[in-house]
Amino acid sequence: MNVLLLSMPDSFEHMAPVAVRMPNGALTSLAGNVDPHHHVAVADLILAQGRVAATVDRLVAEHEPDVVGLSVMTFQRRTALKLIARIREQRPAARIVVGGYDPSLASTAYEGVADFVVRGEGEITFRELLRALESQTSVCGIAGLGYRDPAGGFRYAADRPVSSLDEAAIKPPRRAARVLDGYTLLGRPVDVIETSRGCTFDCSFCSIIEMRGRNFHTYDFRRILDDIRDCRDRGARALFIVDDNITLDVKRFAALCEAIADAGLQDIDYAVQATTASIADHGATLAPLMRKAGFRYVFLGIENVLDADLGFLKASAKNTKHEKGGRRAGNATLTAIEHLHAHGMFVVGGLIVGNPGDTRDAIEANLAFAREHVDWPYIQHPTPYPGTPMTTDLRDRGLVLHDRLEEYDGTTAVVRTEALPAEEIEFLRWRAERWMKLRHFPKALRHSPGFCLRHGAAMIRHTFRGASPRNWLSRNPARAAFARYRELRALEREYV
Ligand code: B12
Ligand code: SF4
Repeated sequence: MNVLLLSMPDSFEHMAPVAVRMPNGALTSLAGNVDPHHHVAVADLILAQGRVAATVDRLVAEHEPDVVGLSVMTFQRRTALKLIARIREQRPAARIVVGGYDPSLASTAYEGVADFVVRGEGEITFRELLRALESQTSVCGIAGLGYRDPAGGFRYAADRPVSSLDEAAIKPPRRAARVLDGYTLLGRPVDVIETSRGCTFDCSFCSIIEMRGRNFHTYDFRRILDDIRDCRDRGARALFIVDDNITLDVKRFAALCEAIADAGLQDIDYAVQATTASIADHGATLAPLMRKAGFRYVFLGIENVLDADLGFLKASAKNTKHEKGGRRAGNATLTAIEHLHAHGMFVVGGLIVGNPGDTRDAIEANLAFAREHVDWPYIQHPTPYPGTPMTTDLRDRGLVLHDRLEEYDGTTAVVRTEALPAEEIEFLRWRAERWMKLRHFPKALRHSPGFCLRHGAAMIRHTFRGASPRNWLSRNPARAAFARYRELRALEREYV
């Protein structure tokens, strides 16, 4: 069968497409796990952002897919629905399958639109679905699958248990299936790898627990190192490790860093997400190993610097450092940042501002912290993604403004606080964050001079879009630029 797998083109404020275009790891993993006789094409539409419709039309014409699979996040749902309509028109016989976080956690939105919804991990479900379609047998026993019942309605089979990730369970990704190119992280060809799946924390804003429960499974090192080599052989010079929480098992992470260095794979720039508690508690030994392995950017889930907010986000435990003997010893963030900086790594500071109890001062306190301590801010607003405990809470309190999901991108405030309107929250963050980003440019220039000289102007234009000499004459230039920025964002969201 011919299979076309698509990830959506929608990006958000912190992922300037000129500088960051990352592959979707799910699609190549699916491609690597279907039976080998299928012809699979993987297209990350982030690589075709300005010409989405034409690219999809071309791919459908060229590959004549029997099955089209779409990977969708919630803020990309509107684009996905438009693409499905377009593909149906062009190729009515193709079966449409959707998977990823949005179809898994808001499955009903796709009933009557897609033929199949894959919930949770997709590799085995998708493989079994293709087998059933090819042999024209019933799909109704396939765990994890939602399907149209010939007798009417849409039905769901039982959930598929999460995979143990042992070698036999999930085969390595098939990157050769990609049909578009141009992935980049600041000019370095970038790829993504996984070393584990799952997390045992239960932060109220995170989709992971509803998606797969609280658990943690790992791939073995041999497979991981082979996977890194595969990326490197295909040209990658930067790698994003997409694990939900690699720092859950610090001993293993430390051993992995050693293994990467021992295998001579430290000449790649690695980026990873980490919890502040793990880095604060183990940084003295872990950070040097990370550096030795080539880690450069560490996304720290700081979430908030105020205890009340950490309580709301249910993120206190992962942000508390410990003394010897396990006693709690206060907020872990600064210690974690110190360890990473001491070993030459940059901190991408993940913060969430605009929580229900936040006042202007509370937001400013977080912005001041980011300004002083993080290298690249990644500040977001609470966003009601389907199925998270926070979503229920925010809706119960009547704080969610609207259901325009394309704006649920994390940096568009769609939730107000008890004290502040959403737009004001977004303005405070947006105004401050542009300058924090600008401050990182000299470091980026030192590391990637060629890229920054070629694209620096475009990156700065992206960071400051909305600002123009015309605004400078207005009474409040920042407000005028913000209004223009919001207009531009609204236009950008029309990908199809
Ligand atoms: C890595 C990652 C990123 C990376 C890379 C994204 C990329 N190009 O792949 C970066 C940092 C860029 C990123 C950014 C964002 N992300 Co993100 N990200 C993740 C993370 C940590 C891991 C995703 C991953 O690659 N997993 C590994 C793969 C193999 O697993 P998977 O994606 O789940 O895919 C499996 C199944 O879902 C399914 N599947 C997936 N697609 C398909 C398609 C078909 C056809 C089928 C059959 C099955 C299937 O099968 C796959 C294999 O088992 C998750 C989860 C988390 N814990 O936080 C969030 C997550 C996906 N991100 C999220 C969000 C919201 C964003 C942002 C909008 C804002 C933000 N929080 O930063 C931006 C927008 C990105 C953009 N396009 O501009 C949300 C999505 C919530 C939702 N309901 O939509 C998540 C769940 C985090 C959260 N807040 O809870 N993200
Ligand atoms: S620690 Fe990270 S992955 Fe785990 S529940 Fe919290 S936000 Fe999600």
